[in-house]
Amino acid sequence: MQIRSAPDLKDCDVTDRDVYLGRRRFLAAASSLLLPVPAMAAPAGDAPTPFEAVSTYNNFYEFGTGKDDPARTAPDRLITRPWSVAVGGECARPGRIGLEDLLKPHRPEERIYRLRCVEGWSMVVPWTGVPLAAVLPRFEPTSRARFVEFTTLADPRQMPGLRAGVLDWPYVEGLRLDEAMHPLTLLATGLYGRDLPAQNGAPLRLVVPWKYGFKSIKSIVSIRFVETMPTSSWMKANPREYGFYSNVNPQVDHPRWSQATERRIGEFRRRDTLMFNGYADQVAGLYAGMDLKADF
Ligand SMILES: Nc1nc2c(c(=O)[nH]1)N[C@H]1C(S)=C(S)[C@@H](COP(=O)(O)O)O[C@H]1N2
Ligand SMILES: [Mo]
Repeated sequence: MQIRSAPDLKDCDVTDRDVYLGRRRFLAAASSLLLPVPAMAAPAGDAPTPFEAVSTYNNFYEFGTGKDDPARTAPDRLITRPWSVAVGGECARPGRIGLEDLLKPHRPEERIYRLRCVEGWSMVVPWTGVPLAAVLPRFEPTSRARFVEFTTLADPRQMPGLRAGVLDWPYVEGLRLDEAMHPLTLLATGLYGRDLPAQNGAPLRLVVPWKYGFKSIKSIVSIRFVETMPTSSWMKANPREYGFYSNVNPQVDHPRWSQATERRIGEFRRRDTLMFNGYADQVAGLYAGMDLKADF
């Protein structure tokens, strides 16, 4: 799938030197790898955030709550091979599937997406992965399946952050089935043309670019088709602050801060946050008739 260049991506945006150099490095690396160049070239004006920043400024609370904790601890601790995912719930073909078998039938795709954290910062990340919409039908969800629930590994021997009670582990997230089947929803296995760094959720994580970053759950070990709306870890921790949908929406503030603007990592001035993170033309239809202030 081609990423359409959205009207919000302005060529006049100033690209700072690090970002520019990061992009040059990316293009150089990509030309020697599998990445299809046309998809990369599409979002002119939104330069990819340098690999160095994408892989050292992280939220992965299982490895600590400091932005640099995951990069410092996850690579040495997280065991990503062998890896398997338990698929279950409302489907005709449940079972545990090895990562290789999960990915084998699919051609990896390159997607450059904006990532907007609920905390008010953002990045542009060149992911590699497979559309979740290609993977899910293989398990033959039943007509009762209306949501998909995802769970992250929770192993205290590998994840020092589990000792802290920040969240009720394991980390759980969920999507409505139609959101999960949307062509933008990606099961990512890599970024910048390499395997996913541990700190970014190796070996398999979700990327839902029109939702706040916390919906993009990392290091997935379980996928379940369910009839009722899953309770995500963040909803459980603070239902007043975190809803199930968590679509990026500059008009719905977090109870403790505005969501109208964001700081793009590598930039100095804040920029306006876009409705559905700039993907409104592609995803707004999923929420037709919903009150986005009530169902946030
Ligand atoms: N399992 C798990 N997944 C997670 C998180 C986490 O703490 N644990 N943090 C989320 C948040 S808040 C964000 S913004 C993104 C960050 O992804 P990145 O570190 O690859 O940029 O991962 C999301 N996925
Ligand atoms: Mo986030």
